[in-house]
Amino acid sequence: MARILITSAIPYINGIKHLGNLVGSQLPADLFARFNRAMGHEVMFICATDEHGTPAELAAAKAGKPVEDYCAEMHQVQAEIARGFRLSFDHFGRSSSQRNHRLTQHFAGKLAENGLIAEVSEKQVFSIDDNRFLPDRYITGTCPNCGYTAARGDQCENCTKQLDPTDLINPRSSISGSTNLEVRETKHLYLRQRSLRDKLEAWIDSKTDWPILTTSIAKKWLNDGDGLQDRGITRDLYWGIPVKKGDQPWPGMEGKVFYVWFDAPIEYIAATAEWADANGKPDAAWERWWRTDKGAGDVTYYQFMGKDNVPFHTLSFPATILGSGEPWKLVDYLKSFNYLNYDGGQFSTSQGRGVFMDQALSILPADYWRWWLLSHAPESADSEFTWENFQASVNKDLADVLGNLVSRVTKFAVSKFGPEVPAGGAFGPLETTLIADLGARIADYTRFMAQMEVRKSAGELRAIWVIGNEYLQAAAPWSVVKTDPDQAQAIVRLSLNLIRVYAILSAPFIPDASAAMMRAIGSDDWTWPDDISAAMRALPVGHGFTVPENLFRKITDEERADWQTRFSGIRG
Ligand code: B3M
Ligand code: ZN
Repeated sequence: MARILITSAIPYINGIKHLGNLVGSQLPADLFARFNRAMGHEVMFICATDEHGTPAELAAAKAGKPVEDYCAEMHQVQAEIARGFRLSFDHFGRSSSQRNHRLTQHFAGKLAENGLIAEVSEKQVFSIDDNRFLPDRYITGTCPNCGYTAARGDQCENCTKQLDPTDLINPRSSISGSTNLEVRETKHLYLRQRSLRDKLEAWIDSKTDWPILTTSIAKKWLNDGDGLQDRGITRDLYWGIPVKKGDQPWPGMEGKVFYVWFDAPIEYIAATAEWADANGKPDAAWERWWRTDKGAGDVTYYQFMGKDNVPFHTLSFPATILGSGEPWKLVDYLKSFNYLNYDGGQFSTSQGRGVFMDQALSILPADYWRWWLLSHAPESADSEFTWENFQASVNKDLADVLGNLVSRVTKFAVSKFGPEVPAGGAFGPLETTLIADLGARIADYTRFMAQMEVRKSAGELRAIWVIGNEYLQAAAPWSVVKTDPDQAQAIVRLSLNLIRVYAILSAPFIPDASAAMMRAIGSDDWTWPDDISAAMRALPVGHGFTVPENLFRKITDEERADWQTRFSGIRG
């Protein structure tokens, strides 16, 4: 039994994620977690909400709520949706937890002790009426490039030009609207990543089995001249983790917080500590996942994320870990994803274009989405969601192939031989061939799953469903029963066993349908079918089963057309 630590990129708190976000991190991480549990490994699967930073403050202000309340509510909303998608986190934490406060301050203290923090004086806009320094995007004014009057201090939304707050004409505070601004001197902390460059490079070079997408992004940022800049890790915000050196104050840094991207990955560790707290376990229980001096030496750590998050996980976060000089676990394998596009364009959170997680669940159960998204995961290239493709996949793979097999077999069996596994006949050449084919395919499927080859795994699973259908078609128990009822019983016996095997193999992709199949077959034996010949004989003669309700329904053309219009822009 191996020990597998899995983290998914933690979603920002402000707003609900779209399906493109889901398929790039949480969903494939869940697939891998479920698979490893099925293999009997000890799994720790961690996610959280990423709660700090300007977007959270601004979203809370827009909602007219204190940011603490806003985050607490949105965390519940996201947790509920995650449950809806059957994301099987061992813990869904919060980056605003006290655990993360303490750990983030601890890491900063260690980095300072090791000479890896620089204190830099900078000029920054101070709002006299708000009595605070303003982050760049808290300053609004007229764009010097295009004349747009609501340009932000970091960028003009209208012409996309990158700006400096001092470029703006008639600058004003976005908080109060005050124009009573002045430029003042202030101090910020920088993580001296540059001095860790060689260490980071050696570490990345040692990861010869990483996907090309991951390594190419890491290398690009490492070598790109401006790639590995020393990085500002503090901000002038109210909402964040107060800057401290361990548990000591940091002179000159009063009122400042750590930058959200500094504390967010540390939350992977903190969320595991939150898991221990929530389950009444001692520190040793989470430390054995994260500290190589406290039992994490035999842990293999996998991260899942979209490609835009790769630089932070291959450079910045490892710089924090390595720079601490402490024996924390570094990632062993980083699985990254390209983008999922939506119906001829991009998913857009700001424009509400595409399907968002809550909307998806309001029109169809999780399994339908899980199947389509995972079987079309943007692995080697970007991929595209279209309603036509979604309808075709669901109707064919889930309804026609898998669902149909399950209902045909159970209905036929009950009507001819009653609701128990029948005893007659023996497996013949067709059955022997099917068992051999299944054995080979299951071996491939298991290997692809272990390698996190998501699409190949889905393709293999689909093929496993298809050969079952082809077998049934060829064996034709509905004809055979007229001339050789014993042989028909043998076909039914094998087919009932096949349903149980399908439930086990399919569970990482479609957990609800798999549970329904297993319930119908009256079993709770989820042992992975390594010995397929034995697995196809596992149900004893006389074992009771039932006909499950229709596992999957088809998507009609009207529904498809309706959804296509409904999700074309601007959330209602
Ligand atoms: N919250 C970005 C995102 O939601 C960011 C990931 C943090 S991972 C530590 O895609
Ligand atoms: Zn502009």
